[in-house]
Amino acid sequence: MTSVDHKRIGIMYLVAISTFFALGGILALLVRTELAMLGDTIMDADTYNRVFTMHGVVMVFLFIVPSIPASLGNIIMPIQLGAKDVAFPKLNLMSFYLYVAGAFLAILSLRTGGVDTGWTFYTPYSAETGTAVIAMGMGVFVAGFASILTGINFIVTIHKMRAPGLTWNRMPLFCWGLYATSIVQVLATPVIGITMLLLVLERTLGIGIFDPALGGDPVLFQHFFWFYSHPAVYIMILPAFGVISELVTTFSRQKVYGYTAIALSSVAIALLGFLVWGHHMFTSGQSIVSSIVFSMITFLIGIPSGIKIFNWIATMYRGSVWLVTPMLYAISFLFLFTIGGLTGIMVGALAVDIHLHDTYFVVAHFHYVMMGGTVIAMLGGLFYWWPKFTGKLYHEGMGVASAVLVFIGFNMTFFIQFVMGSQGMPRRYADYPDLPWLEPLHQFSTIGSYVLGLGLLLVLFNGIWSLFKGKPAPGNPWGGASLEWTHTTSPPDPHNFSRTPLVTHGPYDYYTVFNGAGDGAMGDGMGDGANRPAPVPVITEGAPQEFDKQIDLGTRQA
Ligand code: HEM
Ligand SMILES: [Cu+2]
Repeated sequence: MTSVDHKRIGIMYLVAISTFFALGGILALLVRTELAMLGDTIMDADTYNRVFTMHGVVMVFLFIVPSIPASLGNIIMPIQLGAKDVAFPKLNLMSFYLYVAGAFLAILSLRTGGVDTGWTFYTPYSAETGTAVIAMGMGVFVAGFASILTGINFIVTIHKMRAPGLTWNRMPLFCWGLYATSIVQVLATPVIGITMLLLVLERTLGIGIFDPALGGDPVLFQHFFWFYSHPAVYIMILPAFGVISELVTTFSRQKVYGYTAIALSSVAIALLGFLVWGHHMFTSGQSIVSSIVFSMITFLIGIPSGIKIFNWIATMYRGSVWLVTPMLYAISFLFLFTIGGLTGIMVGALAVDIHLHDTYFVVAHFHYVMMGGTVIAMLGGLFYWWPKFTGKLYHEGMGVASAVLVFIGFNMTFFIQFVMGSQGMPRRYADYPDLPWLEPLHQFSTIGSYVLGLGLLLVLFNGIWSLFKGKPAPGNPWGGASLEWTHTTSPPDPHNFSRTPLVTHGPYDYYTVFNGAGDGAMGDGMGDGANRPAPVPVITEGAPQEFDKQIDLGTRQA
C-alpha cells in the first residue's frame, strides 16, 4: 500500500474504483426498482432523492473521473512510453491517498443521511437544504486534487519520459488520449474545487456569492459548475477513445487508419470542450444570443468525434477482425457511443433541448455516453491488458457471455428511456402518477438493469476465476506491436524493462515487428492484416511459447 510503483498504484486504484462502481451500481438498481411500479415501491420520495444523488456523485466523482486514467493509464502508459515509471512516483501515491480521503469525506455524508441536491449541487437549493452538502462538497474538493496531480504527472511523464526514438508521432493512441485528458484535468478541475469551496463558505459564513438576498447570483453557480463539468465529460471519454484505438487496431490486425487525425482530434476535443458549457443552461434564463452561440459550438465538437468513429471503422475495414472479448466490447462501444454522441447533438440543438431538458431523454443520452462509452471501453481495456498486468489469462467463454449480457442489458435499460423522455417523463422524480402508461416501459428498463448487473457480476467473477484458476499469460497474447507487448513479460518486471528500449518504428507497425525489417508493405493500413502471424488463441494450450519466441524480450532492441 506504500509502493510507488506505477503498476501497483494503478492496481490499488482499480480495486478502489471498482468498489465505488459496485456501490454506485447497487444504488442505481435501488433507483430502478423504485421506478418499476407506480407509487412508493421500496422508498419514499425523500429517500429517493438521496439515493439518486449518491448514485450520481459516486459514479461521477469517485468512479468515472479517475476510472481509466488512474487505473489502466497508470498501469500501462509508462510501459507504452518505454519508461520505468511515471515522472513523479511519490506524487502518484499521494494522488491515490487524496482520492481515498475525498471518497472518505463523501461517504461520511451518509452518516447523516446523504445529500438530496442531485450530483449537480445547484444553488439556491444546495445552500439551504439540511442535508450533508458540506461533507460532500469537501469530498469533491479533496478528490479534485488527486485528479489535478494525476494530470500533471501524466503530462510531465509524456513530455519527459519517452524512450529514445519514441517521437510524438510514434506514441500509442492510448497515451494521446491520456495526454488530452490530462490537459483538461489540470485546467478545469481547479474550477470545481473553488466552486465547492464557495458553496461551503456560502453555507457556513453566508458570503453572499450565490444567495440573491445577500447580493449573490444562483445562476453563477451553474456557470461555475458546468465550466468544469462539461470539460469533465471529456475527462471521462477521451481515455476511452484511447483504449478503443488500441483495441480496434490490435484485433483488426491492421495498422490504425488516420493515426494523426485520431491523435489530434483528441486534443481538439479537449480544447473545444471548454467553450460549450452553456448548452447545459439553455433554460436557465441566459441570453438568447449566448444560447445560440453555445449551441453552434456544440455542433462543432461532433466533427472531431465523427472523425474518430470513421477512422476506427476504416481500421476494421478489410481487416481480419478477431472477435474476442475485448473486441466485442470495442464494437459495443462503437454502437453505443455513436448513439450517445448523436443524441448529444440533438439535445445540443437549442430548440430541441427546450423540450427535452430534464427529461429521461437526457438521462438516456448521458448514460449512453458514460456507461455505453467510458464503462464499456474500460471493460474492453481491462480484458485486453488483464493478462499483461496480472500474468493470468481470463476465461474467454465467460468474457464473451459478459459482453453479450452487458450489451443487451444496457440497451434494454436505457434505450427505452429515450422514448419515455420524449413522452415527458421528468428526471429526478420518484413517481409518475400523471404518466401511468409509462409503467410497463419503466418495468422493461428495470429488468434490463438487472440483466446489466448480471453481466457486470460475471466480469467480476471472471477476474476472480482468472486470479486463481487462469493459465499463465504469455508476454504478447494478442500480437500487439506497442512496447507493453513486445518488450515486457506478463506481468512486467518491477522496473518494466531490463534495458531502456530503443524505438525504431510506430506503435502499430505490425509488419516491422513480426516480419523483420519493414518494407512499408503495411503502409496503407488497408487489408494487409494477413501479413501478421496469427496471434495466440487465448484459452487453448500450446502456441504461446512458439509465438513468444519471435518477439522475445530484447530481440528487437538495438
Ligand atoms: C448499472 C447501470 C446504471 C443504471 C441502471 C443507472 C440508473 C440511473 C437512474 C435510474 C438514474 C436516475 C435518473 C433520474 O431520475 O434523474 C441515474 C442517474 C444518474 N446516473 Fe446512472 N445508472 C447506471 C450507471 C451509471 C454510470 C456508469 C454513471 C456514470 C459513470 C452514471 C451516472 C449517473 C448520473 C450522473 C446521474 C444523475 C444523478 C442526478 O440526477 O443527480 N450512472 N442513473
Ligand atoms: Cu456539456
